[in-house]
This record gives sequence, C-alpha cells and structure tokens, in this order.
Amino acid sequence: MFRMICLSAASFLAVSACGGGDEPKPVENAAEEAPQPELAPEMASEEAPAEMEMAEEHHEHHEIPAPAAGEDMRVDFTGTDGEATGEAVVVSGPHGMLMRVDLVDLEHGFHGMHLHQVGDCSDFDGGFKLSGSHINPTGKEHGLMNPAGFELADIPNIYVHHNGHARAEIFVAGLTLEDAMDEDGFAIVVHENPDDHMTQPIGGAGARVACASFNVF
Ligand SMILES: [Cu+2]
Repeated sequence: MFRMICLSAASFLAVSACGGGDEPKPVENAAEEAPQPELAPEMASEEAPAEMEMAEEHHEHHEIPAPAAGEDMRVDFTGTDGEATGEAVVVSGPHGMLMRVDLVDLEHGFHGMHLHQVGDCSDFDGGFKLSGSHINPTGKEHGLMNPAGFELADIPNIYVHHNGHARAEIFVAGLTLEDAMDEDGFAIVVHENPDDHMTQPIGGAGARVACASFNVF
C-alpha cells in the first residue's frame, strides 16, 4: 500500500525514491543509460504502464496502513451503487483523531468531505441521508474560512486524480474518536463538488457520493 501511494504521488518522475529491491529500473536511470537520448521517452512510457498495473494489483490485496500507532477503526466507503469504493481508517489521539482515506472510482477533481453525525450509510440509493448532518457540538457555522465557523465536521477537500483515486491523511483537531463515536456513531461523507469553506450549510458541496460508516451496531 505504501508502495502504491509512493508511485501515485511520484507519478513517472522518481520511481527510485520509492525504494524496494524488486522495483523495475528507475526511469531516471534508464534515461541516463540510454545510448541515444531520444530513446529514453519510449523506454519510460513502456515501463510506466507496467508500474501502474502492478499498483492496481497491490490495491486489491493490501489494506491502507493506519496513520499512527494505537487502536484503529477501519471501514469501507460505500458508493452510490452500494459497492465498496475505498477504505477509511481512523486512530484516536489525545488532541483529536487522525484518519486516512483511500478512495477509488470517483470523478476527477476536488471533493468536499465532512464528518457526519450518524454512522449509517445504508441508503446508498437514497443519497446517504441517513448519515445525518455535520458533527457540530460547538454550534458554529459551516466553513473553515468562515469567520463564524467552523464545525468540527469541516475538513479540507480531497483531490481525486484522473484515474479516480484519492488518498489523504487528515487530522481532525478537537474531536477524538471517542467523542465522534457517540451512541449512533459517525460517518465520513464525500460530496460531489468541492467545499468552498464558506457557503451555508455545506459549502456548495452538493450530493453525497461516498460514505464510510463508523458505528457499533
Ligand atoms: Cu457533508
């Protein structure tokens, strides 16, 4: 999983930085060793798809690593078709919770993501309304950039690459996992559009497109 993150982030530039003894020859080195410079791009383009395929295979079989030591909770994201579309793992810390998300099959671009009040993502065909509204114990307005904000539910947007993948590690300051896990749990909800971090009530983020339910049912 770490390898996939590394490959994804590094794209085609610096495969060697990802380490690992079984790596194919780094693209940089291939370019240096090529007898004729004009051959290098060809070699690079031949190697890159193989790397991506291997990364895909790894994704099938490896869980996303927890973001820190400690007891973690991990659940799948559910998409609007009811199928698993990624994974979320959360670890509680003394000042809040640290979470990682790993999503697939989403539309390219930035997407709003929030913590919703209820750990129920069962109504995938009904817009994930059962996950309720945003966690907001301090009674603030929505929006990280709002002078009257923000809700503890509010977190930065995630970015989905052209291949539909998004990965992020996010720290939710002031909200521990124990607090979020009240009697009905909570959910991490991904929205259709970016959150502008200002507009009420959800920053213009639109429909709910993926939902990860944390609960004790
Ligand atoms: Cu939301």
